[in-house]
Amino acid sequence: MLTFPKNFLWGAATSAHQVEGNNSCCDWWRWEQCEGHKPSGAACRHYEFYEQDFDLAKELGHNAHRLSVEWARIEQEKGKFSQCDLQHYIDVVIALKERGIEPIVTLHHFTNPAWLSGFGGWANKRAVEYFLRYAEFVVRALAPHVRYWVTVNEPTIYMSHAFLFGVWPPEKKSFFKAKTVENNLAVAHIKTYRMIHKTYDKMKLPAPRVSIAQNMMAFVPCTSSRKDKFAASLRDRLYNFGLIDKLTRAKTLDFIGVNYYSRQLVHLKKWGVGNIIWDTCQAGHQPLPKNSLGWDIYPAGLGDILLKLKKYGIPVMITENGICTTEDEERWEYISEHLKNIHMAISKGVPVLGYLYWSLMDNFEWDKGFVPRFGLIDVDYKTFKRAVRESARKFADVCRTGILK
Ligand code: IFM
Repeated sequence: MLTFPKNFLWGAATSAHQVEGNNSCCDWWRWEQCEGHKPSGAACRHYEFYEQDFDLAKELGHNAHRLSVEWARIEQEKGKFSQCDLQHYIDVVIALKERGIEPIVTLHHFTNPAWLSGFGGWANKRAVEYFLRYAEFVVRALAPHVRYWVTVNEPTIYMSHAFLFGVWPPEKKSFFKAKTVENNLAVAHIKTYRMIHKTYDKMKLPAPRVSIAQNMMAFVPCTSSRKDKFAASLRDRLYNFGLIDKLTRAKTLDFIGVNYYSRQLVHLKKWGVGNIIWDTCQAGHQPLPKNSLGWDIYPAGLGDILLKLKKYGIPVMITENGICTTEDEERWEYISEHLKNIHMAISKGVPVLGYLYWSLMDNFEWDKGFVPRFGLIDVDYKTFKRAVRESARKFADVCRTGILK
């Protein structure tokens, strides 16, 4: 029996574009209309059904929920801010509070207003100033109801998929652009962090807690060779901790948001810059169970990462962790094994604030469409009916009691 700390935050996460539906003014929506791409359409119609969805979250014992505000709704046209859409998000966070659920609000979760693309998106440093202006508009209105903020979701994933591998809009494949985007996102975080704190000060509100949600991966050497060990530790330092180091140096993380899913088995064909960065084991060594997207399931990796985060002396929040699967028993197995690792880290002195499962409900998994099923709640995309999964009920027992049996 494992007991978690009192006041632990238990819940799930979502993002606007993936659940709300008809998010037609953002760059992703435009991109989805191209041939061969998967459209998000009505998604889960969460924009309309958020109250029922939060009723379910409450029934499931959640006391926290992470959501994102959609920039493309708030500022459909450059410089024109929508009070009506802002009011929607005020209503959303109030709906959570009324149910005793702590809102954790993300300001940027992969999507941008379509108009930003005209400026080169995040590759243009003006994006920082536009983002800050939007963020301030939102923060001023939501501050009385919100304590936890995530400025940018998975900056490294966004930068690499959109500007390096070119598989997400705007499909750029440029190392230099990617580096610029990475830097612009870091600056955007730093400025937004300071703006949020200043706003709370001016409004005489209790201090907010602000972070990013950093995608972290377990990099495991495939063999005990110097090559594999060196590359695994370098990737760990650069991919997992590079940005965290930078933002902690700037004193702009009140907690560290961790999105953890999987492992990469590092195996170098030969010494070489490209090999050090990219090579993985192709021989099926150290096989592990996989989710339906083929990602290795490796709960111990989360424990290792949490232990490494201890040195920062900042609280940590698991802002995402989840599995896509059609076998719901695997979901509970996944959750409970990750919780065991979190508990181990807590027992070794890592201050973990909470655990947010990805995701509350099945949703639009970006370029993969609606096939991957990550939800605690099943969504029928024809009728939009929700059905609570057995794994959600098992997780609910932990959320209600703080005990993993
Ligand atoms: O669906 C995504 C989410 O938007 C960001 N983190 C990873 C999830 C699963 O791929």
